[in-house]
Amino acid sequence: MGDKLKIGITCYPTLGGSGVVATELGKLLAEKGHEIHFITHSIPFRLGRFDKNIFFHEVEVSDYYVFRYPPYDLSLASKQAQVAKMQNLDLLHVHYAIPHAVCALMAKQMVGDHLKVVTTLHGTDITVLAQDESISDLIRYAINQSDAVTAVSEDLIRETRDTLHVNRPIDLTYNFVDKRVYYPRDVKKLREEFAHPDEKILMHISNFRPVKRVLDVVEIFAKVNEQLPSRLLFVGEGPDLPKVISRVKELGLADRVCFCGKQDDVAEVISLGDLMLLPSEKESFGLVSLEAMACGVPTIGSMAGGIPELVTDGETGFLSPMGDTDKMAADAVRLLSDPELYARVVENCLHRARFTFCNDRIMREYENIYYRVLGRSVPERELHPDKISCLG
Ligand code: GMT
Repeated sequence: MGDKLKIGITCYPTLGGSGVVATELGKLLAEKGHEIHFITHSIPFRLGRFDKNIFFHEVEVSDYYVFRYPPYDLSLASKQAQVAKMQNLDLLHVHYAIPHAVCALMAKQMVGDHLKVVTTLHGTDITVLAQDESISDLIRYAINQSDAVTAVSEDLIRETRDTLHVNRPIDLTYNFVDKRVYYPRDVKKLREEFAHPDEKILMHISNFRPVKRVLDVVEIFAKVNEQLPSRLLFVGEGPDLPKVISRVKELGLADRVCFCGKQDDVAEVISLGDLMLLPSEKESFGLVSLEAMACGVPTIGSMAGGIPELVTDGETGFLSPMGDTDKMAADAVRLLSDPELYARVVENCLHRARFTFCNDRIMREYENIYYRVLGRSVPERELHPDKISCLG
């Protein structure tokens, strides 16, 4: 049996950090020679280039007239089983317990026990859905029956255990960014279009759901702008966007705030910023903050969830209790008004993004989990992911 694996990946392909991480992981694994089959309802938005090791299988939902609700989950399970059989997959790596792991477990029952299921928890399964008793048993079942479970932060592992009383091992596998894409871009010319040379640029990127506390972003910005002339870039869209637009107008800040909508080249956009604002109520990891860190942009944020595992308070940004916009604004002003402190924090960000969240090492951590569930020995060169050089 060779080292190369055949892996089916299911994620939310259209938006969000979980889709980004699942897609980037698939691309890195394909570069290493593994055969990757994305089984999703549409082509993952970050898939990009053509690769001989990457395949896409579209999940089509039946619109049979008797169904009151189109049964996406059944179509997914059936497609996962079909692809697993046709392509002789070794395993399914699914992102989120609900519905993806439940579907994968159904596919496994159809295909046979040799098909392994690896489930990655990204947060809201546990921090939002599992609070609902009508569904928590199903989430627990998906976690307990998976052949391996990974979570993107220690905090999420702790919350999974506390909320669902799950005792099985859960591997901590942090998110990563591809260092060939996320680095400080030269955006001097572009920056002139957004701000005057003496102004600072603050930034927020999210799906504008209530857990992101986007109104706090506006409050922080208003307080910073009173002391340091600044601009605010909002990237993304979602349910709380209209509230944000109203609040910005109410505060008379409309000419200082740019609503950029959804953007593809996130590294380019982030490189425009001096600070990333992430005042979330819940955040199992906060991928956007890692993307910012890798582009040399420090985060001002809350201490929610896994954020403190990513942003070291005082070293790669500043964290405050959730909702404390006064302290967040004061931290931002301090950091932006002290060039020496700012340069030190930026340097720390670049180093931490590159070494602690090194894409090569984290990809190998996943590979080792795959070999483990398949009962195969890890190829000699993969044995020590911590010894991988993250310099390249
Ligand atoms: O934050 C979101 O609302 C999107 C969600 C997703 O599916 O991408 O993000 C979750 O997974 C990301 C990737 O692991 C994490 O960086 C985010 O912190 C996590 N969001 C929450 O926990 C709210």
